[in-house]
Amino acid sequence: MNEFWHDAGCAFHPVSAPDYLPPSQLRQLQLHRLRAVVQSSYDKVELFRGRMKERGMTPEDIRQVTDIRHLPFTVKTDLRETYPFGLFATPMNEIVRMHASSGTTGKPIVVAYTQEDLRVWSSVMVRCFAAAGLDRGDIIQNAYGYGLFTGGLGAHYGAEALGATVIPISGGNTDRQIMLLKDFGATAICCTPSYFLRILERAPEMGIDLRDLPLKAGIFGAEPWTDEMRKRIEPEANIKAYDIYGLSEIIGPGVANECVVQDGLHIFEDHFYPEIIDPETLEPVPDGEEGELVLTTLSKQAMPMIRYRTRDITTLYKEQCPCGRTVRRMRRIARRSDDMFIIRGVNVYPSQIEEALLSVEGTSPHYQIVLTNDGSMDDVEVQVEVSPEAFSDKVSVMEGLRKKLSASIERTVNIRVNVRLVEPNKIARSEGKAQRLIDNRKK
Ligand code: DLL
Repeated sequence: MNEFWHDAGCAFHPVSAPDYLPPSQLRQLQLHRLRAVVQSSYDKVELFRGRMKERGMTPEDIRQVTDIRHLPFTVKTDLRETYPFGLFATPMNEIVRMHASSGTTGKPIVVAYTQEDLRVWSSVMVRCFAAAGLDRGDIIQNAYGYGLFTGGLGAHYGAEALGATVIPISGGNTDRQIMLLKDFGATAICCTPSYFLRILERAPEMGIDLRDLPLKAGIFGAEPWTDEMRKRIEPEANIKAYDIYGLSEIIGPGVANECVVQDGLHIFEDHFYPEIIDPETLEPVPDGEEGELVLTTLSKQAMPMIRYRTRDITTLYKEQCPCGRTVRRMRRIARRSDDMFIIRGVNVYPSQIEEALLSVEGTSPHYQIVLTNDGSMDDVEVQVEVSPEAFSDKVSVMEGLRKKLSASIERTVNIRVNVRLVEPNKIARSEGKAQRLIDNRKK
């Protein structure tokens, strides 16, 4: 059955075909794959088998796709506690690659791939690039970090499988990035949105206007960003900025991607089954309602994930996309349930601050949120750079801007926070994932 689906023809690229499957065929395929992955996880992964037995379940209990809701969840600590290889479902001699994601605490989490897993990974990356309008003939500068991080190699093999030309530059060395963008005539760039901001800022200092280059698309992901950020980036570089989503535990980049409509990310549902749950009750919520994204890998061999709680908060769209793809869309991931902070009893997410800041003219997209605690109460200071054009020696001008920002944040999150304007270039730039939240609270 697998072969049939992979080989189904499509005008753009053969592996794009599953994006357009009639929903009934997609469900049939999902059920077929779900039953297989549940069976192999049950047979080969002790942790999963134990949890199924606790619930009195066997793989035969999966009769329809919706039965997935009876299966146990998997969480990040499961990966930590079984470090390094406890969740592998294939012997080491079938595993051809490992990646790892550095956690904030001690040991990384480890993920593994068989040859077939890598083929699937490349195929979903091809579908990401195709959704963003890229094809053979495009020159893709890949500035995601190469190494244990999944971004670099994931995008690399996907771009090659597409038939595009890859420039495997990895992250960092901004001057060289800009030089190659120009000299090699890259038509697309892959990097974190925050790193692209760095490139945008550096290019004019080198006398280069990105708008004059052939660059037409950015495939930006690995960290949250907002539509406000997109509105800043697109005209400044004269490109289309597409959102790409993924996580190491599931495969890496390539779980979901925006199409040219740029309204939500298509999830490659034939490989990654999405559910949205209420993070408190753990009950599924219907399409159209917000909650935590839970993903099940439908075809992963080396390290299948059953109902993995991503902590990423989103909503699945009810409506089909005008682009014609039938695989469902999710709203861009603006926040994670664990990056929320509470100030004076109010829940705040960094993305809300970003939205509020960027809706005011005169700010640059470089900001940081610093949490402190004076012993009794948590406090927050938002530090934001003033754009060079808006920077002024006049205290009254700067104070006016500060007040506007403060009011904008108050309107968005309903509390007053301290805003500090800082000079252009004061806030650290990132080459990978930006650190927006600095938690200096005494524990
Ligand atoms: O960041 C994989 C990736 C690489 C995705 C390149 C896209 C591009 P991890 O390091 O395991 O994997 O981090 C995964 O990053 O759970 C989200 O919280 C966040 N994240 C990833 N993409 C997006 C996005 C890679 N487009 C974690 N928007 C995920 C918001 C994102 N958050």
